[in-house]
Formats: sequence, C-alpha cells, structure tokens
Amino acid sequence: MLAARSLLLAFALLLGETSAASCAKKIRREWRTLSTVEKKEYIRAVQCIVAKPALTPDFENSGVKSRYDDLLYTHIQQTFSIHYVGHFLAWHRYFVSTYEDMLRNECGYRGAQSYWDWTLDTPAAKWAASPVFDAETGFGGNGPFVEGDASNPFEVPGRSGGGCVPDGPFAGINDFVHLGPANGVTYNPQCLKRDLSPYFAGRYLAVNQTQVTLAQPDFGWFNRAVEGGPSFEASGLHGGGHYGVGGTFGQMGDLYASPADPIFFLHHANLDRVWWSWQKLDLASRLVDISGPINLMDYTNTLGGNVTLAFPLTVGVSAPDVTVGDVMNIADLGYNYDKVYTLTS
Ligand SMILES: [Cu+2]
Repeated sequence: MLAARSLLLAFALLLGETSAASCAKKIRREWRTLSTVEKKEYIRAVQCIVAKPALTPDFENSGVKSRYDDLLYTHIQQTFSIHYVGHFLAWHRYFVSTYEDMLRNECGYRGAQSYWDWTLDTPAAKWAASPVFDAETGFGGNGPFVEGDASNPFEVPGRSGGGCVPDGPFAGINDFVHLGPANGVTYNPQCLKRDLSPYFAGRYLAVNQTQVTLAQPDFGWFNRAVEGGPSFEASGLHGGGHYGVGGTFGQMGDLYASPADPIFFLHHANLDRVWWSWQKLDLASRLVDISGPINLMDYTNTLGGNVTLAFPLTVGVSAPDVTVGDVMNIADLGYNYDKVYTLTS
C-alpha cells in the first residue's frame, strides 16, 4: 500500500514537473517550422486579440477598439521616444513579449510567439514567395500595384504593391486597421495593405547584413547597426523588414502604425533574436551592456544622456511598467529561442 502510494506520488511529481517545465519556458520557433495546425492556431489567436474589446477607456480614446489596438495605440503615441534611442530593442522586446502573453492568457494560445528568419527569404527573387505571405498558412501576400510618385522622398525603391492584401486571413476586411496612418489616433477604419519591395529586402535582410550586425563590438554600435539611419540607404535589418513588407503604402512601412500588420510581431521577434544571438556571443557582459541616447537620434548626447539599466519602459495598459534591466535576459520574460544566429566570419 505504502509502495503503491509513493509510486503514485512519484508519478504525480513527475507529471507536475513535466508540465511545469513546458509552461515555464516558451520556445519561439521560425514560422516555416510550425505545422499547419500550429500556424492556424497562431492566426486564430491573432484574430481573437483583434476581436477583444480594448482596455484603453473610451474617455481616453474611443478610437481604440480592440486589445490589438491597445498595443498599436501605445506604439503610435510613443513613436518618437522608442525609435533611434538606446532602449529601442529593449522596448520592442517587451512589446512583443506582452503580445505573446496576451495571445496565450487572453486567447488560449498554447504556443510561443513565432519569429520570421527573413534571411531564408533572400535574395530578392525569393522574397514574395516567403511562407509568411502564404494565403493558406500565412498572413496573406502583396497588395495590387498602386502607382507612386517618383518625386516622393518616401517612395521605397523596388516597391511592387500598395493596395489591400487580397488573400489570406485578413483579406476583405475593410476595417481591419483602426488607427493611423502615421500619428493619427482617431478611429480610421482601413484595410491591411502591403507594398512588398523584394529589392529592399534582398539588400538589407540578407545573411551578410545579419553577420555585419552580429559582429559589432558593443551594444551602442550593435543597436545602430540594427536600426540604421533614417534614410532608406542607411537602413539596417529593422528597416529592411519594415520597408521590404510595407514599402510606401503598407502599414509595415509606417514608422508609427506598423504594428497594425500582424507580421510586425514576427519581424520584431526576429530582431529580438538577433539581439539575443549577439548577447549570447558574450552573455555575462552583454546581459548588462546597454547604451544609446534617451532622446531621438541624440547619438552625441547633445540633448540628454545615455540610457541605463534603470531606464523605464511602458507598453501602456497591457502590462506593468518595467525597466530596461528587467528585459535584458529573455529567461526573465519566460521565453527562449530554438536557434540563434552564429557569427561565421
Ligand atoms: Cu517600433
């Protein structure tokens, strides 16, 4: 009797331990390695967050309709304080992790946030055929071509679309996007648009660009390599994904409203994975290596100082405020990556 009971106890402990271990660490995987069922389950959870009522109160902004909009809204509001600054990567790490937790806790999604390793979809000739654009098992593809204006400084080189996404899970929804373009935060129903630039993606997202980024000696240079400059020519991996998908007319190309395209979260998960890959090359020192301006593009510290581990981050109503130090180690956020990039040269 005693033996049977202790056996049962041991069995229960074993079971408990297995399920605790699988809950505790979410393992993020590349989109194309998910099964069709897992992909559909992820998309279902995205649609669920898009349909859930916002936490942002109406008296603050009645244009913020959904839980998805809560995130989009805070990104639009903070645009000029979270890009071209030292906490750019830390803020977006926390933002994606918050989204991942929302999918799981509010929409019953059991998997981890997926990342998009765009290096697998370069060179340019392969770009439009990426599995993330698949109509059946992805996020839908390019919009029909919309004539641009060559004299427009925001005309993304190589853009090939611009209209509403014609296929996939978000097609045919005229009010899929509620806020934007740019810094517009009043209710403005729009379709999801894409304006793929295979040229741009091929130039700024290829393996060589990833290697140059990983080879940077300290966080300050690493961060600048990821973000690049504000011009198209000075783009880094960050701009490569945004303009390679969003071009001139798509939401992904909109510095403010880019999270309106669900692909945003797969792109930023991969940028986060690049950062984690870089951190892992010298983990002990890079878990605490942070620098870069507090103020937009203030790389010479003319306007203010550098970001430190104590610098505060907020993602609005969706999660508690934290500091940069709280998000330096992805283990503290409860996820890991199945694979990281390695430095080959
Ligand atoms: Cu952003």
